[in-house]
Amino acid sequence: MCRRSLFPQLLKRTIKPNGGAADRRSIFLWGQDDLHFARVNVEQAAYIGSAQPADSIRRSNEMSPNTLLTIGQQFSRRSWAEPWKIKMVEPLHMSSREEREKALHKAGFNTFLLRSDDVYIDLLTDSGTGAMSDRQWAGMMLGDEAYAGSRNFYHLESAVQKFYGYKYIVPTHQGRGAEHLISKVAIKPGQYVPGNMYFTTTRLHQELAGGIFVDVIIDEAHDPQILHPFKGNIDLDKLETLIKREGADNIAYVSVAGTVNMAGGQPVSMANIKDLRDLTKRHGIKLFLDATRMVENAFFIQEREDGYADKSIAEILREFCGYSDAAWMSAKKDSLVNIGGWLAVNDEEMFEELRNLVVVYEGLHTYGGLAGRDLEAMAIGIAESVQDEHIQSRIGQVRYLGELLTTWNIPIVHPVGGHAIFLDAKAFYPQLEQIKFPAQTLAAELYLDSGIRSMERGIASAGRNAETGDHNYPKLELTRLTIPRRVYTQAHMDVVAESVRAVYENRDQTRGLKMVHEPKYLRFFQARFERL
Ligand code: P61
Repeated sequence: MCRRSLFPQLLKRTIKPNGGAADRRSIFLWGQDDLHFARVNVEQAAYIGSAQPADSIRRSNEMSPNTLLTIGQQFSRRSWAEPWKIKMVEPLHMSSREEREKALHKAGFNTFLLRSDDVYIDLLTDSGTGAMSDRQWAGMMLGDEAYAGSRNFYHLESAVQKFYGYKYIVPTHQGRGAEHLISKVAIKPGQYVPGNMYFTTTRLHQELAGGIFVDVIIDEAHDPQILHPFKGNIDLDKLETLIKREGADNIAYVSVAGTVNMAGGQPVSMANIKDLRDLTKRHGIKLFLDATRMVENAFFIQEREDGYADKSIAEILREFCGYSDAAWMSAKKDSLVNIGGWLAVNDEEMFEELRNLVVVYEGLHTYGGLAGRDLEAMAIGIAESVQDEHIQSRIGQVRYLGELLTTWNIPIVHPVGGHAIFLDAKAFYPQLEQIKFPAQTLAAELYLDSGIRSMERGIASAGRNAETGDHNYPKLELTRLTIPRRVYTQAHMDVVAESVRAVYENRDQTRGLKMVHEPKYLRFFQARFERL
């Protein structure tokens, strides 16, 4: 059975096949065709690439059987650590199972409705939950709270121009504020908006503006087990078929997201965005980017795509954005802030429209609903986010958790993506039909076991078909363990992994949930459930 690459700098690593003896190690290599993994033994691998032969570090004869090995030693490499140290701590509270039962009932079995005081390790989201650096906090003290023309806005503008490369910037209070504005300006009612899998708020704003979302992601993205290094890619044939069928005039723009959230944080390749650029240019269609986790996407390009291993994350980010006409951003993710977002465009006319509209919905065009201090923290966060060592440790931590679960044969989405581990709830609970909300159920069970908060990303999140009113039944029924940036340690990851395993061992007893309250928009945020 295949195991995946989880070692930050390499496309290969050693594993113990099915927990076997340490000396029966093998290495998996990504195939040149981007689709297959080859399995070779350690000695072969030493010739093929830079992996160290296991002999150099693994348990030696002088060690007693009880000698503890570090994680690095277990994988025949030197360990790495986070490129920061902790200056301030926030105490955590571990509740009793009885308290959690009560809290979960009160929350209608919806982790969004729990109080954070009732949560132990909070993996609901990586959105706005990261730890800011000492520099960002210092920047908060330099907030220029002028209503108009705050100097912090100009710092943000320069940072976006420098690292993302767009000409004109409009700040917004967060990502969906930007989605709202761009959808209003760029979509005419009845137009199609093809994209690489839906995202909840993005699709809703496109639909509220009269657009019709069409999923044109490659088929592999809908299968949690298929190994593909760029599962976020757009299927150019699907897109071209849509353009031919509906006509280029009826396509508002192509909406491409870097590391596709709902697919498991899966990246888009540079080759794909280049091809997409050519295709859209040929048809005179605009290409807009959801840049929310584009820095993480750049990491995967550096790691996996020919010709990018020696380029910096900052260079890759700039190049990728250069193939798009505009972008929107939830800075609460990559940019390491608790609140903030922006829109950026190259077209002056469009900028004028956006900058006019932002004053209606968000605030003046130099603050967009944010305080000056928020703008400053964002400007500093952008520069920190593109540092190679930051992104390596960020994704390395996610992989560490994925690694543990994979070696324990717990079903997760493969390959492991950028911001989260996605548990495959369909495989976890094969006894539950999708209408019994397996992913919601799994989130509830995890919380009950250990106070860990995760998020449903399945049928509840997918909502209803705008025309027929039926539930959408997404192929992926996932529970997301989202890792906030610079917040938790490796020990927290161990606790999380053990809790997932405990829930997995009791999976047969689970009967699922039914929805008893369903809000009209983005129902998953406030829906309530009961046990079946
Ligand atoms: C998240 F359950 N993401 O992943 P805003 N684009 C992308 C996002 O991931 C994103 C936004 C735009 C969240 C928060 C969230 O269904 C949910 O700053 C790729 O949150 O407005 C947000 O950015 C919107 C959680 C959003 C959800 C919607 O946790």
